[in-house]
Amino acid sequence: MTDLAAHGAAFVRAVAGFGPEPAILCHDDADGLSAGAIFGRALDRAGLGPGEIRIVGRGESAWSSTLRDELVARRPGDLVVTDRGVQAGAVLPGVPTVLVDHHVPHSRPEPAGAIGISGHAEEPVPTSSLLAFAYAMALSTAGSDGPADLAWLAGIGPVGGLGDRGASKDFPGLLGPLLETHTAKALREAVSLVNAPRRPASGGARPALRLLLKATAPVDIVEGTDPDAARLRDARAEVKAALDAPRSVPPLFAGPVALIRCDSPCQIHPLVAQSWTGRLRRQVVVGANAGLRPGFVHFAARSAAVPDLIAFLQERAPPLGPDDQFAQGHRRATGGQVRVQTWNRFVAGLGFGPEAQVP
Ligand SMILES: [Mn+2]
Repeated sequence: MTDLAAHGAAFVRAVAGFGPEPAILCHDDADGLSAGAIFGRALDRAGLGPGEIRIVGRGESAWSSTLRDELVARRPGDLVVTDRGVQAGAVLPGVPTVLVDHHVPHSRPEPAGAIGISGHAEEPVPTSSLLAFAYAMALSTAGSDGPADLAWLAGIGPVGGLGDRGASKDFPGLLGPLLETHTAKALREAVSLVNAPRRPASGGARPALRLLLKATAPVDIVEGTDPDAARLRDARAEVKAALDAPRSVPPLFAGPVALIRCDSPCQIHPLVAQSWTGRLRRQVVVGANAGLRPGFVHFAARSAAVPDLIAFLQERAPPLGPDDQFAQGHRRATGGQVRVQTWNRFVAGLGFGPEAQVP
């Protein structure tokens, strides 16, 4: 059972001692960006912001020393980190931090040095955007402006993760009215555009976040005429073109795993994996991209048949190095970013031949 009101109240308690302008760290996908935008707009209404919103994107971790050094220089008084997972250890030592997330956590029960608000154990699992919206709702009962104008932002996360049908099934109370007001097509289009700019090589989700912070409806993103909206459309066209090559390559098979390899500067491996699950219903489909980051293979696993892909991968994990991220995310949508040597050991262990290896 998903209890959004309890999460909203927990967040209100967590930020009760916060000073003005906490920094917000958010993931660069549709859910993370919409959560970041809701937190930015809601904290503003609560008289606490807006602080800086730092998008934590491709190949970055909220717990990396690089990001910590960057944050130390900016000296935020407090931190809200959303949609970037839950790990042990402080994001920024000495700085009060709330982690709002729905991924399967890497540390249990509570991360030291932070307050964790997570929906990962609930059914249906609330997205980060829904958890952020729960905070906006909790504020409104305390007498601030109502958050009805932010509800469409809350819908971006579930539509991004589950599609409009899945989202409606899991969260009918929110999605029902939203789809009547804005149409499923407008929400789907907005999600697809918001997800686009992080994928190209020269990408970065900043234009998408700027739009989410000022837009009043999905149509502002879909039919927007300003440079940011144009950038989203250009990025989506570039991604579409990059998907042509892996579409024409036959998958490799080993046991229960089907593998589609690509070498693209665009972050397309999740789309590649997802697109094959319709045809490969029994397999775990892995889309792997060796063209994103020198020395690394980024991969995504999706499956219509296996409900817990994190467990599936962990049972088949190769020895991991400190730079390897493996089997993070959601049970139904996971993957990793591993060094080439780790990748080659992983696919050899799965039973793939030399054609799966990355030189
Ligand atoms: Mn995310």
